[in-house]
Amino acid sequence: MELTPDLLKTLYRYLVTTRTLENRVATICQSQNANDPLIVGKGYLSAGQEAISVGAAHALRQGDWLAVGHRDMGAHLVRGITPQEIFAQYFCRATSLTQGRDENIHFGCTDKKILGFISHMGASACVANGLAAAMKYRGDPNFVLTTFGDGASSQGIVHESLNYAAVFKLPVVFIINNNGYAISTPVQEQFAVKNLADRAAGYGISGILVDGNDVVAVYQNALKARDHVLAGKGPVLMECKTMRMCGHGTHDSAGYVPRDEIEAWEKRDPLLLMKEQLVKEIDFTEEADKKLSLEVNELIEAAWQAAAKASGPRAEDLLTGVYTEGNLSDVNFRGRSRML
Ligand SMILES: Cc1ncc(C[n+]2csc(CCOP(=O)(O)OP(=O)(O)O)c2C)c(N)n1
Repeated sequence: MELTPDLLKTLYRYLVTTRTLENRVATICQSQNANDPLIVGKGYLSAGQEAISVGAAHALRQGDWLAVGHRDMGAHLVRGITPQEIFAQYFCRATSLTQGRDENIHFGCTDKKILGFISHMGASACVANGLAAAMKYRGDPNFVLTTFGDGASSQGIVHESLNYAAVFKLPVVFIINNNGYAISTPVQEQFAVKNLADRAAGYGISGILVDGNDVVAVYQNALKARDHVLAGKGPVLMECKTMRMCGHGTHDSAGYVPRDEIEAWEKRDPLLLMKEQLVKEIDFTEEADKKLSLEVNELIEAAWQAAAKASGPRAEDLLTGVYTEGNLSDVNFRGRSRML
């Protein structure tokens, strides 16, 4: 896919939108009234690693599926979830993707082919396999992209999923966003391999190591991985190295991360790298950047304020959209009709 100026600018716009939206989530969490909070839970942000979800989601085509992790805000935006829907989700509003039943990143959207987030780290890899097996069985020309962190990559279910996908040559691209820490545990205390992508050899599949702060590199490698899995050559394990430039959640100040480590990564901020590339390669100026920031800021401000005005879920709607529409007494449980 040609890297046109429009494509480069679009990728940058998604990076800026993701950062601005999540910064707003953070400031709401920090400044809200504890007795009447707008955001009931916490925020799990992707500061510093936005290039992974933005770049990878850009490689998806219409019928492809996304099995998300908890730092994939960029992918949601690329797939067309609106900032207002995201804020409604954070605020548990009836207008949210879960109609107010859940909060923060705990949602999916089948219309947009996004599998619901699974809180048990690594479990989405296994469900991604199920989706991919169905696609392969039906002969669909599509694949599943699933992402998880370095910590999740140590889960047994992830190893089993990679092995299973390898044996049955399932069309899945597994992306590890290696952001240096699993909550407060640094990578050197998590695994002994140099690169997590090296594990691919053990499963007999292709492994790719990518600079996770370079959105164009992520995008191009995800496209390559897509072609590979759709050619029936088996799954791909792609490791994107990056750094989580915030705490695990908005409740965590990340005091356990050495200052010099943060400073080194700040120089490689994905937004900064992409902006430098735009200035160098196409007609993009400081002025254009300021205009973009203003536009995105306005969009995000309008989105959270509109979401905040919406009402919460109603008790009488509790059973709608759960399991099945219609009269639950008609549902046949293992051959027997049961009244609930
Ligand atoms: C099976 C399981 N174990 C533990 C947890 C608690 N937990 C939530 S996030 C997290 C850290 C995940 O680290 P990583 O996979 O590296 O992702 P990151 O948060 O760095 O993006 C843990 C241990 C969980 N949700 N599921």
